[in-house]
Amino acid sequence: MRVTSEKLAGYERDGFIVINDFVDIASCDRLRARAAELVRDFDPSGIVSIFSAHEQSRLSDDYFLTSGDKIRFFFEENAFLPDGSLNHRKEQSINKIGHALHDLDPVFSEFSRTPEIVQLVADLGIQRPLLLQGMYIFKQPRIGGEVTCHQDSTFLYTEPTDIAGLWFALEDATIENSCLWVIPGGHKLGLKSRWLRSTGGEMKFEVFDSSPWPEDRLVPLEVRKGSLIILNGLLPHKSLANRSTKSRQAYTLHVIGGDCRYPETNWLQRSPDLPLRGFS
Ligand SMILES: O=C(O)CCC(=O)C(=O)O
Repeated sequence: MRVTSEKLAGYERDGFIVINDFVDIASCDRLRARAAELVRDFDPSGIVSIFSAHEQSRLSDDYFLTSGDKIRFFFEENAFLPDGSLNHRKEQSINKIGHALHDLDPVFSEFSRTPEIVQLVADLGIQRPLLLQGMYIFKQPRIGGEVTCHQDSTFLYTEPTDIAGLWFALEDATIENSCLWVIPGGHKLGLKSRWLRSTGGEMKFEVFDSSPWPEDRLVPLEVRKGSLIILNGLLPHKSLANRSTKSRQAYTLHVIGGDCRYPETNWLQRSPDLPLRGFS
């Protein structure tokens, strides 16, 4: 499957592309089953203590900031009772798994390197692609948290900006179960901020433009299972909290151009043992 020139023109104009039925249903179900297996085998006891410990914020920040080359599990904010214990079953408490699923898990690695994805990324014009981040998002029923409006390049910054987020719907995504919302053309607003490690070691935002997002321009992208949404790294997007009884699972893969500068001040870093890889 090639991306049509019409769709590429839409990507340039709007900053996103929707391709229905990019993934067959069996492959969606294989990824869902694999994610369920990973969660089944995950022992949350140590991690729950990180989230409920006295130094909660520092420890959970470290757990996140060192996850760029690991498979780690992150909880929904509303998954905990005031005493720090889980309020729901483990399977219904995980917000996402990240951030090197695409390299460390054989099922996700194979999926992330299918010929269709290789072709798609070539069609997008990303040269010497590197697969930077692979993440599984559960958007749990009732407690799935809001993702506020942002640009992926704020967090995965490259010079020049050359990043695409591939968002695969593994279930139907509707307004009811909190589909993605995007600001068409918003990638032309420029990068509003960058999240980077300061010389003191802590993360902070460098703000280039503090004006609010024009959220009145947001449009919902309701898509069916198997659809792919491609997001330009500068496109503002968000998803609301999921208060419905249905989950809205998705797999996301972020691809960058291999010739870009990828600063050491970005949060997501790899150890020398697991350098970034492309499609081979
Ligand atoms: O899937 C979602 O709800 C939001 C994902 C997202 O915005 C992201 O990963 O950058």
